[in-house]
Amino acid sequence: MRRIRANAIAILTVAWILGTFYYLWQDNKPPPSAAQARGRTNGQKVVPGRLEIHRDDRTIPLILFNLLFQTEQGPLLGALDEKAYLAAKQLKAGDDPYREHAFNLQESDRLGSERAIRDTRHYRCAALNYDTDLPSTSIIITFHNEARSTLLRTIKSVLMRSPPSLIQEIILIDDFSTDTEDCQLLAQIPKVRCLRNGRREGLIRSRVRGANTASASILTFLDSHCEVNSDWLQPMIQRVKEDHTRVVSPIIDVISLDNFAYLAASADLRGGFDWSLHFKWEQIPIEQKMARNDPTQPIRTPVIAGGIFVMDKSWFNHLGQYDTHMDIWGGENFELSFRVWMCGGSLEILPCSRVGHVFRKRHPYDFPEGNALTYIKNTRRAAEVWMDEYKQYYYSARPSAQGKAFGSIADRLTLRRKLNCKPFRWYMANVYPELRVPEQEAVSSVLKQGGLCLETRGTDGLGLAECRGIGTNRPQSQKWELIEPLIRQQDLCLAISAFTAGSKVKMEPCSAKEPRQKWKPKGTALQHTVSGLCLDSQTPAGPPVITQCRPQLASQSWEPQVMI
Ligand code: UD2
Ligand code: MN
Repeated sequence: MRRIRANAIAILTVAWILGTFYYLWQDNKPPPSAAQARGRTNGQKVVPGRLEIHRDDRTIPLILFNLLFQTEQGPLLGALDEKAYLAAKQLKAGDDPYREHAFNLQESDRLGSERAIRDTRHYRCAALNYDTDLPSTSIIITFHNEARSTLLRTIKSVLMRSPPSLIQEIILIDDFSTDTEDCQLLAQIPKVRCLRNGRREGLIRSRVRGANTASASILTFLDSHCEVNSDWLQPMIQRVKEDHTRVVSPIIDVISLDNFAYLAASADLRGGFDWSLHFKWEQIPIEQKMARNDPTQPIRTPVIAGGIFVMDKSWFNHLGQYDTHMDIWGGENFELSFRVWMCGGSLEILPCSRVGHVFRKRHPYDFPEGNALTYIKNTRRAAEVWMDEYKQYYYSARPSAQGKAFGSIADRLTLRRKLNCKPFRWYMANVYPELRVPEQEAVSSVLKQGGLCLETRGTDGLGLAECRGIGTNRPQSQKWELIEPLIRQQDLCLAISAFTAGSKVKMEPCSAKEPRQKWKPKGTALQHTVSGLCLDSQTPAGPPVITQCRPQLASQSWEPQVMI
């Protein structure tokens, strides 16, 4: 009896301390200090540009909270023997802790599978209310050779910091990791399911596989090295419930890859990109920032970082899931973002939802086709399907993409037509007007042969003439845009008059579907794809013709002959 009373007093005391801390914290808006950017220059990986690093002033109450209300292991992890699971994969003495995962594994292991993290939201977020009948979600986490401690922490943070009724299931897709048990053992945790790929698929096809087996009406995607923060899920599900065409993501906080400190990311950022299709965090445009008088309001974003978002399952399916011909990593976030905006949806970042993520400086895993080629293939597919005439800027920003294989995009083009999506021009004008279009001159070029240039004459005539002017001073008649399959000058394109050798080449209104207008580079020559014949100046003064391709022929050699 005495023992019970003593316990009761102890609990009351702790509750009182907790209450005091909570009160102080409520009153204690985080100071607006900002630390400098730690962005990666290659841009392929994402680190929120500006970080606001605050004192960990809410950690102590959280620890107390955990001590009081969280079961030590108990039902949360079901039959999983957590200690054994983690112990089986410890770093050996002398091993480089960064080698396998590109983060400090030793530090992650030392932390254990759960810890208190600071609630990094704006203090006004805590006062918001959400519907009591929010639909549940399937959490989809794909991974390839993830560290056990980070993977388990991701799962545990979801189970600990989400209302249980909102978690329908956690679907793990083991993308052909070396150790099959990493995933299998985790399926002992209640609600956790494990699917293993029979071969390496990459994150895009893996997520689609997860989505296809998900039983909830809402999908939530997470990377395998995250920690979700307080009330992370409700704001996102609420927004999607209100309008199923919204695709929403949290502010992605930073978990240090060195010491695993949980750092608050700036709430003034959105997703953007440059023409080479490198993702970057950028400041919200100043007019929008000034119009924001409620810091809990969603932030419209032109693109999402890609890893952490919530989307209605039928909307995901209706919009064509992902482009499953994209491999391993990269580019899928652009493809999804363009598609969502252009086909009737919207993208937003919700400042009242925070999820931490370990941003790394390099990929810890291999790319069967090589990192660069894979990124080019994936982004090229996104550009070819969605960027219309703007893809020329992608190619001029990334000349190495020219001529690289990217597979067939027929299915995705059909999808775009079927969904009746808006042109990229609309996206530029309405979603991302801040993205500056490079000078037109930057991408037009001359078609040079010896010292002469191919030029148009009159309405449809062509011939070689002395090259005139450079850059902006170059006459319109000598400026060409080579965007495969077309060789273009404003609205007119180079076309053959017949499919036989010796047929004249002329100008006519462009149509990428017209077989007479289709060209491709062949060495220094330009080959008409259907006839297989090459552009030949034969008689310099007269119109060019098409003749049998002969690479050594000066009259078939054009410079620059690169088509994009
Ligand atoms: C970011 C995204 C990531 C993805 C990527 C572009 C965030 C926080 N992360 O890169 O989700 O959109 O940009 O593609 O926005 N994985 C596999 N199979 C593979 C390769 C990776 O399952 O072959 C898993 C990996 O274990 C991880 C996830 O995919 O859980 C994302 O990979 P990452 O963490 O290397 O990508 P990240 O965060 O640099
Ligand atoms: Mn990641």
